Parts: sequence; C-alpha cells; structure tokens
Amino acid sequence: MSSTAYAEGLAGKVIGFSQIGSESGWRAAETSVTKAEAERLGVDLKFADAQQKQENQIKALRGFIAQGVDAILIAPVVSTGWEEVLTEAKDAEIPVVLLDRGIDAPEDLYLTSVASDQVKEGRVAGEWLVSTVGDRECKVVELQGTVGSSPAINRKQGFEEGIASASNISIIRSQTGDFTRSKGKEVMEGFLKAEGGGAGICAVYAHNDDMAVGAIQAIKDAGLKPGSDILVVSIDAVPDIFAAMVSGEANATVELTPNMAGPAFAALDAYLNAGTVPEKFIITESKLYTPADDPQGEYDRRKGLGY
Ligand code: GYE
Repeated sequence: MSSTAYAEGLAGKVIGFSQIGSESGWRAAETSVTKAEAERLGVDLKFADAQQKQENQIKALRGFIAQGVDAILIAPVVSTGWEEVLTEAKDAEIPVVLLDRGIDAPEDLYLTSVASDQVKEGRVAGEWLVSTVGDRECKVVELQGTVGSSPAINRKQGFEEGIASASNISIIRSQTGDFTRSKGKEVMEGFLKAEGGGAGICAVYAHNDDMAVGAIQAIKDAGLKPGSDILVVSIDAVPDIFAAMVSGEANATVELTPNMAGPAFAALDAYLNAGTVPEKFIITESKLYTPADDPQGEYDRRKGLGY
C-alpha cells in the first residue's frame, strides 16, 4: 500500500513538532513543507520553534506530553541529552519521530528517524573536490555546522573519507559557522585574514549552503573570485546556492530534501492506525549538483517550495 493511501488515517490527530529554529533556508523549507503536509492530511500540528536551544526543545516536548498529543516530531538540535525526556514520552506511550538529525540514545526511545545519510553527503562533497582538482595542491577551509549536531559530526567525517585518497588535498582550518549565513561569512573572513588574504586557499567546504553563501560574500569582499580563485562546495541544494552557480560563484552542492514530513507522517499513520512498526532509519536521497545541472532551472524549481 503506498504511503499516500495511509495518509488518510491522520485526520484529526494532534501531533507536536519541536523545530530547531530558522537558522537556514533549508530549515525554513522543512518547516513550510511539514506545515503544508499536516494541513493536507488534516493533522492538528502543534508547532514549537526552539530558537536553536535544546532546553527549549525539551520544554516543548514536556508540553506535548502533558497535552497528551498523539505523536511527536522533533528535529534534535544536538545529538546528546535526550534520554530523560524521550523516556517520559515513551512512558506516556507517545511515539516520537526524529527529523533530519540523529541522536545518541537507545533506539527504543523513538519510533523512527527520517534523515539523509550525512556521512555520504560529506563523502560526495569530498570526492567531487578530488575529481575537480586532480593532483594540484589544494588547501581547504571547512565551515562546520552546529557543534555537537549529527550533521556536523557526520559531514566532517564523510568529507575526510572523501579526500583521504588525495594526499594533495588537506583541511588547513576548520571552525563552526553554526549553519548560518552570517556566521559563515564571519568565520570565512577570519580564515582569509589568517591566510594572508586567502590567495593560498583552494576551496571552502561548508556543511550547508547558507554558510557557503556567507563565505562567498566574504571571498568577494577580500577581492577574490568565489567559484574560481576559491572553489565552493556545500550541502542542502537551496535556491540561493543555484543562484550562486548561475553567477559562477559556487561549484557544487549535495541535495538534502526538505520533505522529511512525508515519510514521517506515513510511518506514523501506519503505526497509529495499523500498528505497523516502521524501519528504524528512513534514509532520504543525496544527489550532487554542479553548474552542469541547469542551476537556473533548479533555482526556479525550488523557489516556490517555501525556502
Ligand atoms: O543541512 C542545515 C540545517 O539538520 C541536516 O540543519 C540538517 C541541517 C541542514 O541547519 O541547513
């Protein structure tokens, strides 16, 4: 039976959604896609924005539990510190679905996790750089995501795996830009200053497109050409990275679908209405895009999706 067929079973259900915040264009898209999907299914979605703070997410979950919701969605800002509140949800027999980030906790504390393979995303980015620079020496600066978040940990690991075979490529500086455009710009400015203006930097690898777009501005402010003097590779495939590709200022992105809610609601529908226990890890696709892949068309296709 297709997930859409199950989709009729959630009408009237009350589902709490603890969202991290709106730190990136991708996150905003995930929120709008989730709200639209809830509307389509007749779900009464209780939305809580945590402003990137774990304590606010824990507070929101306790509120959902007290309210006796039918299920909880959460995008966990960091990977640790969830056992106590998830045990409270389990004791209240409220199923929890993780969106787009994983956690270090016993797997029986959540029904399923809908996320990309973040190690693969980093590896794809690294392998793209290896295939692009050949045997030329390439010093890379890295803009990491939120400290302690599963994507920051996994995308760093994956990228390092991706470049491991190329002794000519090395990461010379790495720092968190917290997945935001402004912090990505600020940290890139610091990298450029620390590297004598940046002439020796071959590429910037950003764990998300928003930090990459911030870095692009910093590179231009330093009088260098992003996309050629300094290659730009990142993850998410938001519209603005395709706009940068059209301008020749970005080189590669790995797509992360903002539609985690579709698989999440389908799993909840099957579970709540038919007792079907879903796979523990539902993995979404990761696809590489470069300027050879019609960036204007990709920009236009995504623009209306709530980014
Ligand atoms: O890449 C970034 C957002 O959790 C995988 O979080 C997600 C990441 C995404 O801030 O844009």
